[in-house]
Amino acid sequence: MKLVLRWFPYGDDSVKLDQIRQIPGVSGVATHLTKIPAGDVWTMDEINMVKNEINAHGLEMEVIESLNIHEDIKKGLPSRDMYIDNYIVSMKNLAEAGVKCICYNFMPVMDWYRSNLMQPLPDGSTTMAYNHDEAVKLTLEAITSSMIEGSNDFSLPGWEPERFGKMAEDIKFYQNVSHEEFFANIKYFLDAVIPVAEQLDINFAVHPDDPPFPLFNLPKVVNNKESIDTYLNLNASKRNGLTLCTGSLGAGITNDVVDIANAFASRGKVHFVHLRNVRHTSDTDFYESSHLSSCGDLDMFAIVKALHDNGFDGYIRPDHGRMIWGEVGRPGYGLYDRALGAAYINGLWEAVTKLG
Ligand code: DNO
Repeated sequence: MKLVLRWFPYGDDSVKLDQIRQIPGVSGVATHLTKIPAGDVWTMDEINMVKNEINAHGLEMEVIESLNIHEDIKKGLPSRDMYIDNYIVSMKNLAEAGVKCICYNFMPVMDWYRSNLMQPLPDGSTTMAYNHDEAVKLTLEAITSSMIEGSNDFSLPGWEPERFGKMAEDIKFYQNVSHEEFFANIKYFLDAVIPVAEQLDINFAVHPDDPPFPLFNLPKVVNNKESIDTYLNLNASKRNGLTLCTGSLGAGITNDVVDIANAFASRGKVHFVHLRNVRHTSDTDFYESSHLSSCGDLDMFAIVKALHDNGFDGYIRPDHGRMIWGEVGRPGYGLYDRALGAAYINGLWEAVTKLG
């Protein structure tokens, strides 16, 4: 297992590489060329510029989160072939730069969403939270403005401004796309890129839908054990794997995340893990608690043990943290609580390893 932290390049992160390097056990960062719009090629020059900066701080760049998929691929439009060709060029360039794992998602129109990016907790920290009844009443404009306004002036992953203009039209488009058609579009994409991933020796790790409930009637594809299984069976290669995001899956009250970890790690299909905890306040509502098992609803020890016992040898990162100690930064991606999360993961990993 290799422990990494998410980091955003181009000076767009309150957390510095020097600080990340001082977190015990962290070997590298998961990053994303946020400057390049989905669908465009990640050139060797751009990749190397970011990689050199990371390496110069004694850290590795082996995980990309995310290499985003152009909406035309998700929609299955004729232009998808051009965007898939570009995607493959980016994959080849990343492999040449030493990248071993690519995280991505197939969520239509919008990536993750929270109805509150700064909910106060009784201990004085703030965290991200989700209230489904509130969320379904909101207009698209209200949703996008709340994500922009709550972002503390940092770009939010998956909420890149270039997406906003087309969101309304895209939501309309998907109202006429059947589940079968959407899955056929996924398969078309996977059948094009997975053979290339095999040649390049890189793993592909799909991120679950977050939250796992539909908004604007958009298709949800990866939100429980059955849908993960369906998704991974679309292309049987080991390279076609999962980002086990415990918080996204844990938000589904009926999901047993330990069972999911066991089921897919035992098939060698878990390539990347986002470890965080959630506390439900109702069947659909939750807030992101600190990483500790006792602070949320997930048994983090059992999840880590399931990964270990099934021979997991991919990447783990502490996922969203709360904002503590007065820190101001990108919601979910401050330094302090994620560093506490990293220390906790190190402890859990050492314990499960020594237990054998
Ligand atoms: C949010 C993240 C997501 C994730 C993408 C992966 O904080 O978990 O934006 O990186 O869905 O493609």
